Amino acid sequence: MSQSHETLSNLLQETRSFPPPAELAAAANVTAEAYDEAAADRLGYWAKQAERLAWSKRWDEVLDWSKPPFAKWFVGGELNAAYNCVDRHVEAGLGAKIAYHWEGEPGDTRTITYADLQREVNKAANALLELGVRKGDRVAIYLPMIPELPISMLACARIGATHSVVFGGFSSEALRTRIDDAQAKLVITADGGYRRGKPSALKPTVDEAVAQTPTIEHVLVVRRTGEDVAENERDVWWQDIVERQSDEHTAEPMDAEHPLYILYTSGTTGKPKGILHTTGGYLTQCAYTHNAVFDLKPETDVYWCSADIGWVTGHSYIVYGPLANGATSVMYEGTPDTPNKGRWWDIIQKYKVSIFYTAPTAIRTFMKWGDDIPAQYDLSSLRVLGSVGEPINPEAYIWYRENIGASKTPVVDTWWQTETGGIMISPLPGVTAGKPGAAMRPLPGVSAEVVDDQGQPVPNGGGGFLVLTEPWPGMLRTIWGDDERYIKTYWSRFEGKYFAGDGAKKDADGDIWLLGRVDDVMLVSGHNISTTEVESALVSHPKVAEAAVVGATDPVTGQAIVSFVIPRGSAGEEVEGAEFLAELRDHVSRTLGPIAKPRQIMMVPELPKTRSGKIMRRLLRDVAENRSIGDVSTLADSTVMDLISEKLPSTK
Ligand code: 6R9
Repeated sequence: MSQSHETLSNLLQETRSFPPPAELAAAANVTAEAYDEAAADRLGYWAKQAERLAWSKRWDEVLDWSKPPFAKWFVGGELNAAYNCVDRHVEAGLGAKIAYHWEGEPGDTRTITYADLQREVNKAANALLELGVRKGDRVAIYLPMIPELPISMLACARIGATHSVVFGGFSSEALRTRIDDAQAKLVITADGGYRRGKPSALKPTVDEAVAQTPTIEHVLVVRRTGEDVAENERDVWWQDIVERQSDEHTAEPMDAEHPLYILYTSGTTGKPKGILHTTGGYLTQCAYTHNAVFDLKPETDVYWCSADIGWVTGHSYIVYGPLANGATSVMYEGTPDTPNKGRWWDIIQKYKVSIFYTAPTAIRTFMKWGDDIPAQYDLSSLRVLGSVGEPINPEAYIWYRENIGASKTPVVDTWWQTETGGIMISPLPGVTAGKPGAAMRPLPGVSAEVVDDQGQPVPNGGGGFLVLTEPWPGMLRTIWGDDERYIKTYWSRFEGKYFAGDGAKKDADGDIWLLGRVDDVMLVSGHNISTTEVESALVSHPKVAEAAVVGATDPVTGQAIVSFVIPRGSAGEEVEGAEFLAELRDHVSRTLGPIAKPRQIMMVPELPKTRSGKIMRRLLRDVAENRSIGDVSTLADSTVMDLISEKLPSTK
C-alpha cells in the first residue's frame, strides 16, 4: 500500500450477530472476566497460562524484553515439549486415552493412545540418536499426514533437535532450499502417501533434493504405500531402525528458549523465511489458546483440525496444542472428495467430532458442492466450529454455521500467523456474540491495534494496518539465520510495534475485521479498497461460491477491480452469459457502493491457492494485466493456472 493513502475504505456493512448458546456460556472455560484480569496484569496472566505445563525448573522471569525485538519468555525455566505432550498424561493415568483417531485416505485406520504415542515417540527418539542426531541439530520432515509425522516432530522435541517440517506438496527445489537454509542433518520422509484415491510418491522428490544438499547424512523412510522406491546408500527404513529400538527414553529438560522448530513461510516475494519458534512460550500459547478458543473439554470432546501439519495450523492445533491439553483428536490423511464429496462429514459422524477447525477455502468449496451433501450426515455432535487462514466471508460463515453447525454452534474466526505461533484475535465461544466475518477482539493477554500510516490508532469505524503492540509468548524469536530481516520485516514499519502485514478495520463497536494482506489492497480512484470486502460482496450473491479480486492497472482509475469467480454447483448455465456478469457487477455496486464495482468479472473453474488455501492474487494480477505468470512453486496444485488460462481468451 502506498504511504500517502493512510486508511482503508470501510465499505462492507454487516449487522448480524450471534450470541453464544446459553448452555455453552454457562460452562465455558473462559469467561469475560479474563479480559480484565489480563489487562490488569498481562505478564501475570501469561505466567498463569504457563502453569498449564509441567516445568522441570520454574522460570525466574516471565519476560525479558530488554533487547527488543528479541524476546525471551519464561527465562531460566526448563521443560520438555514431548514430555508435556505425551508422558505426563500417561503418568496421570491417561495412558489408555486416545490421542489420535487416525484415518487413512483408503479407509485404513489407526487408533493411537497416549501410551502408544509414548512408546512410538521414544523409539523414534532412540532411532534419531542412533543416526547421530543430537540436541541443537536440525531435522527436515517431509511426510504425508500419517502418524509418523507427529511422532517424528515429538521425537525431535524429545532430544532437543529442531524440526523443520516441509509441506509434502512442495517441489524438490523448495525442499532443497529449506534443507540448505537450516543445514539439516537428516530428512524423514515416506515412500509416499494417498491423495485423491491413489498413491502419491514423495521419495523421488527427496532423492532429487538430497542429491544436492551437502548437510544431509541420512534419509529415514517410512513405508506407507509400499510402492517401489529407489534405494540409496544413506537411506534407512523406519520399519527397520525405529521398530527395533527400546521404547524407553528419558526426556531431557530444555531451556524455555531452546529452538523447537523452524517453519518456512514464503511471503509474497523473495526467499522463504525460516520462522523460529522456541519451547516454553510457544507451548504455553498453544495450550492456552486451544483450551480457550475452542472451549476444549478434554474428557468429552473429540477435536478435529483438518489442516495439513505442513502448515503452522497443523503444528499448533493438530500437534502441540491438543497434545499438551491431553485432547482426543482426529487426523485424516487425504482429500475431502475421496471416495466422495461427503468424506469429511462422514468422518465427523463416525468419530462424533465435537470441535471442528478448518479454513474458509474449504468452506467455500463445500458451498460450491451444494448443501445436500452435508445434509446426508449426522453432524449433531458438533458444538464449536473454527475458521483460519483467510478472512471468512460473511456468507461462508453463515453457510458454515447453518449447514454444518445446525444454526446453533458458535463459529470462531481465528486470526494469527506462522509468526505469531498461536491464535491472537478470535471470539471466545462462551463469551463473544460473533459477527460473521469478524475476528472480533484480541484474546485476553494479547495486545493488538489498527493504526493509520503514522502508527496512530484509527477511531472506531476506521481502517488501516493491524499491529501487535506488546510481545506475546508464542511470537517468533527471529528469522532463522537472519536477525536483520526479522527486524526489517516485522519491527521497522511502526516503531516498537509488530507489523503483521494485514489490513484491518474497527467497526462501530471497536471489533476487528481483517481485510487481507496490505500488498493486495487496491487503489481505485484514490480509494484504498480491500480485496476481502469485494470478494465478500461477490460471495454474498446466491450463485457465487468463491471469488478473488485483484487491482489491475487502469488508465482512468489508476487501478481497476478485476474479479475471478467460481459459480456455485447449483447455479446452472446462465452464469456464463453477459447478462449474469452485468448482474454481478451491479450486485457489488449495490452492496458496497459504485466505487467497488468490478471493471471485469471472469468465470473460472478454480483459483490458484497455497497449501493453506490462501488465494495467490499475484498470479491473478499477472493474468489481469496480461503478463506471463510468475513463480508458481508454492501453489498447492500447479495445474490450476493452466486451467484458468485455457478458460480466459474468450472473456478478454
Ligand atoms: C494461521 C495462518 C497468516 C496470514 C495472516 C492473514 C491470513 C489467517 C486469518 C487471516 C483473516 C483470519 N489469516 N487467519 N486473515 N482472518 N482468521 O494462516 O498462518 O499461513 O502464516 O498466514 O493469513 O493474512 O497474515 P499463515
